Amino acid sequence: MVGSFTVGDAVTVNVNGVTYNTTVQTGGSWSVTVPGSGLSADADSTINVTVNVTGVGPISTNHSYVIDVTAPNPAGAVLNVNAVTADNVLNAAESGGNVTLTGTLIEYP
Ligand SMILES: [Ca+2]
Repeated sequence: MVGSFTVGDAVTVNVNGVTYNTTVQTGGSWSVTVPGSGLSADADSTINVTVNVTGVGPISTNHSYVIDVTAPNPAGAVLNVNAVTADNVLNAAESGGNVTLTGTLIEYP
């Protein structure tokens, strides 16, 4: 049984002092949904995971991550609006139909 695991083995995930429970799935994967607010509030930005492996006992690991909740700074963005019609002059014919407006947004930080 060395190196194997059992589907259904208990997995506990600790985020910001709150324990979330799930189980090992086929193939050894696991997943659990946690609130983003808990992840951002976690003091050490580290997830602590323990699997209670059948016949082995608990094995644990930690996974740290980066928090960047600062909104992008629009000051560096360049927003451009292209000419309205080919010559930027709306003539009588064009005023009677649809006009496609175009532009570009570049370097949004
Ligand atoms: Ca933590």
